[in-house]
Amino acid sequence: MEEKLIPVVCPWCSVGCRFYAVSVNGYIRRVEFDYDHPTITNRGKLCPKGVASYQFINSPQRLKKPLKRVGEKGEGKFEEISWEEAYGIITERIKEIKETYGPEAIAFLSSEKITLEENYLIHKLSKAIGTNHLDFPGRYCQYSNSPARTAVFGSSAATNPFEDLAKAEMIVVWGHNPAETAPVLFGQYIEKAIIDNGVEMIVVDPRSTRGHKYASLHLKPYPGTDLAVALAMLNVVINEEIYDKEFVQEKTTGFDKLRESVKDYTPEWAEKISGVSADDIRKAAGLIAGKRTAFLVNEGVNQHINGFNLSLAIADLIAITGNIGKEGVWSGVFPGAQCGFCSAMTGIAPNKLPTGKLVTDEASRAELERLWGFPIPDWVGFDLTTMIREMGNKIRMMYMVAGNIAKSAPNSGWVREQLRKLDFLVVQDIFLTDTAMYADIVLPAAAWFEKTGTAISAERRVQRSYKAAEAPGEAKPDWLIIVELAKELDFGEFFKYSHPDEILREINSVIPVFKGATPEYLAEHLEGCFFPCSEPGEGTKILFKKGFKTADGKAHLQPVEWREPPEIPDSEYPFWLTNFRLVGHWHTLTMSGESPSLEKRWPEEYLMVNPKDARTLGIKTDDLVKVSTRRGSILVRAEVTNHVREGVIAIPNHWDNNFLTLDEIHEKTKMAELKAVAAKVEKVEE
Ligand SMILES: Nc1nc2c(c(=O)[nH]1)N[C@H]1C(S)=C(S)[C@@H](COP(=O)(O)OP(=O)(O)OC[C@H]3O[C@@H](n4cnc5c(=O)[nH]c(N)nc54)[C@H](O)[C@@H]3O)O[C@H]1N2
Ligand SMILES: Nc1nc2c(c(=O)[nH]1)N[C@H]1C(S)=C(S)[C@@H](COP(=O)(O)OP(=O)(O)OC[C@H]3O[C@@H](n4cnc5c(=O)[nH]c(N)nc54)[C@H](O)[C@@H]3O)O[C@H]1N2
Ligand code: SF4
Ligand SMILES: [Mo]
Repeated sequence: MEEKLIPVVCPWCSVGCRFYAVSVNGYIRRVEFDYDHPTITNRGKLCPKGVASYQFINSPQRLKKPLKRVGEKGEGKFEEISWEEAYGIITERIKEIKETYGPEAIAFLSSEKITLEENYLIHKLSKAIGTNHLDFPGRYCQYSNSPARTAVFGSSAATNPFEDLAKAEMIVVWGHNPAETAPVLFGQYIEKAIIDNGVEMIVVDPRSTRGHKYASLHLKPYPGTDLAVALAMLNVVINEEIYDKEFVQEKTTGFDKLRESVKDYTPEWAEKISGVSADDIRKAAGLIAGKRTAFLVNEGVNQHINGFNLSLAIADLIAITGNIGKEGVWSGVFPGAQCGFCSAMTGIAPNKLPTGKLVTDEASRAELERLWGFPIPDWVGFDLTTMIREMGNKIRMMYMVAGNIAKSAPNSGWVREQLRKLDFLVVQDIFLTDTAMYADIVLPAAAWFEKTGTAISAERRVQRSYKAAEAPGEAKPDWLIIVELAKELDFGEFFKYSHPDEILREINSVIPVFKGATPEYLAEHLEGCFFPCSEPGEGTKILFKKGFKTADGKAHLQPVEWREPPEIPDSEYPFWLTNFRLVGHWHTLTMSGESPSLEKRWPEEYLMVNPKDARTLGIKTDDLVKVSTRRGSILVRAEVTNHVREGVIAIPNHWDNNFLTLDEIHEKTKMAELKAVAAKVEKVEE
C-alpha cells in the first residue's frame, strides 16, 4: 500500500515543529522528520512528544459517537445517540434557556487545542447566540504577562524569531523550564546559543532542572515571591544608574514614577521575603543591564495573583535596560499550546471581538455587525473562574470545546461541585474526560491529524497542518460540528462553510493581522509567515523596530508595588507548594496518557522534597505521603532531591495537583493562584 507524506504541525506545544505524517489509507504509521524545508523552526528535530504525537489518535478510548448522559452527574453512565438527536437536544435546550434566562445565562469555552479557524467559529457562534461569556483554559496561562506587556509596550506577542536567541549575550529564563516544555526550542536554539556562541544564562526558579545546568546564576525564590526580586532588580538598576539612559530618554514615558515606586525595595528587603541573597540580586541586575539580554518568561511568573505586578516589573526592567525593539533580543508571551495564539488572536475573551477590539467599543462592534450580518452583545462577559463561580446561578448552560477544567482549573473539588449545578452542559472532546463526566451531551470530535487547519507558534509563525488520518467512528472536525449546529439554530446563512479554507479566507478579511496568511500562501510555504502579515509574504519578524504599539509610540513604564501572595506558609501548612510540567506529558493526561510510549516512561506523579525537609518529616524516596492544603489532600510518592530548595515542595501538574490550588483571582487579569500555596506533608503508613 502506498505511503503518503502529509505535512503536519506538531499537536502539542507552541514551538511549532513540523513533520510529515506517514499515512497509509487514512491510518498513520509513523512520523518522519521534514528535511525538505530548511527554514522551519525545528530544523529536522523532534522531542519525545513530537515523535509519539500520532499515538493518542489511535487510542481505543477515543469518542466515536455522540453520547447522552443517563446516570447521575459524575457517574459516567452514557448512551450513544445519533448526531441528529444530539443537535436536536442542544438546540432545544439553548432555545429554552435563552427564553427563560436570556442569552447571558449561556457561556462558551474555546480552546488552544483547536485550530485558528475553529476558534474563530466558536467566537462567531457565541456572539450569534447573543452571549459574551466566552473564555478558554488559556486564562490560566499567559494572562499576567500578556496584559502587563500590553500596558507597557501596547502589544504582548513575542518580539523576535527564535533564531535571534543566538545573537543575544544573556538569556534570562524566569519561571520557565524550556528543556521540558519547549524541548526543541531548548535544544536547537537555547543550548546551541550557549554552547556555540557563549551566550550566558540566568535562571529564576525554586527548582533545578536539566536545562538549568548551564546557568551562570540560579536565583531560587520561594514560589510567589519573585515580585520582590524583580522590584529589587529595578531598584538596583535605577539607583546604580546602569539603565540605558538614551533609550529611557527617547523611547519611554513614566520613568520618574517608576523610580519613585521602587525606591524602598532594596535587595536586602527582597532577600528577607524571597530567600534570594541580596548579592545575587545585585549580580543579576548588573548582568542584565550590561548585556544584550533575551527574556524567556513563563508560568512560574504568570500563574500567580501577583503575577501581573511581577510581569509589569519584568517588562519595566526589559524597557529600562533597552532590551527590546532590536535584533538579538527575545521577549514576550509564550503561548504554551500549538494554538494558544489562535484563541488569543481571535479574541477568545469575555471583553473582546475577534478583531482584537473591545466589545464595549461601539464603532468596532458596528463594523463587525456589518461584516457578520447579526447584532453583537455589548456587555462584558465572565472570565473562566467567574463562570465556574456562577454555575447554577447566573450561568445555567455551558458549551465547552477541548478543555478539561475538572482537572486544569484551580481547586478541582470545588470545580466539580460547581459543574454539577449547571442546567445543561455540552462537552466536545476527543475523549470522555473528567469534565465530560458532568456533561449532558458529549460530542465526539476529530483530533489533530484528522483535520486541516492553522496553528500559530510562540514566535508568531502561522502555519498550516493538513489532514492525514480518518477520524474514528462518527467523530467530526470541530469546525464542522459548529457549522452544523449553527444551521440547526437557524444561523445557517452566517455559517456557510464547507472547508477550513473558506473560514481562513473570512479570517483574512476580518482580522487585520492575518490578512496575508491566506490558504494559498500557507500551502505553498510550509514554513508559514510571521503575523502581523498585511499581505502574503514572510510577515513581520521583529516587532517594535520603529516604536511601540502605544498611542505615542513609546514604552509606558508602569509604577509597581509589592503584593503578598494570597497564602503564606504558617505553622499548620509550613511548605510553599508549587508545580511543574514533565517533558513526556501534556496537561490533564487525556492525550499523553493515551500515548503508550510516553505513558510508559512517565508513569506516575511524585512529590519533590528537599533532603533537609525530608529528614525533619521522616520520609525517604518512594514513601507514600499525603499532601494537603486548605482545599484538599492527595496521596503521592516522595522523591527526596536537592533539585528543589528547602521549604518548597513541588508536584507535576498532570495528575491531581489542582485539588490543592487556590481559585482566588486577580481583580483585573482574573489569573488564579496556580503555583504558590501553603501546604503540609504527612507520611502515610502502608
Ligand atoms: N511537556 C509539556 N510541555 C508543555 C506543556 C505540557 O503540558 N507538557 N504545556 C504547554 C503549555 S500550555 C505551557 S503554558 C507551557 C508552560 O511552560 P513552563 O512555564 O516552562 O511550565 P511549568 O513547568 O509549569 O513551569 C515552569 C517552571 O516554573 C517553576 N516555578 C514554579 N513556581 C515558580 C515561582 O513561583 N517562581 C519561579 N520563578 N518559578 C516557578 C517550576 O519549577 C518550573 O520549572 O508549556 C507548554 N509545553
Ligand atoms: N495548577 C496548575 N494548573 C494549570 C496549569 C499549571 O501549570 N498549574 N497550567 C495551566 C495552563 S498553562 C493551561 S494552558 C491549562 C490547560 O488546560 P486544558 O486546556 O483544560 O487542559 P488540556 O488537558 O490541554 O485539555 C485539552 C482538552 O482538549 C481535548 N482535545 C484535544 N484535541 C482536541 C480536538 O481536536 N478537538 C476537541 N474537541 N478536543 C480536543 C483533550 O482531550 C483535552 O480534554 O491548564 C492550566 N492549569
Ligand atoms: S518541542 Fe513542542 S512542537 Fe516540537 S516536537 Fe516537541 S512537543 Fe512538538
Ligand atoms: Mo498554557
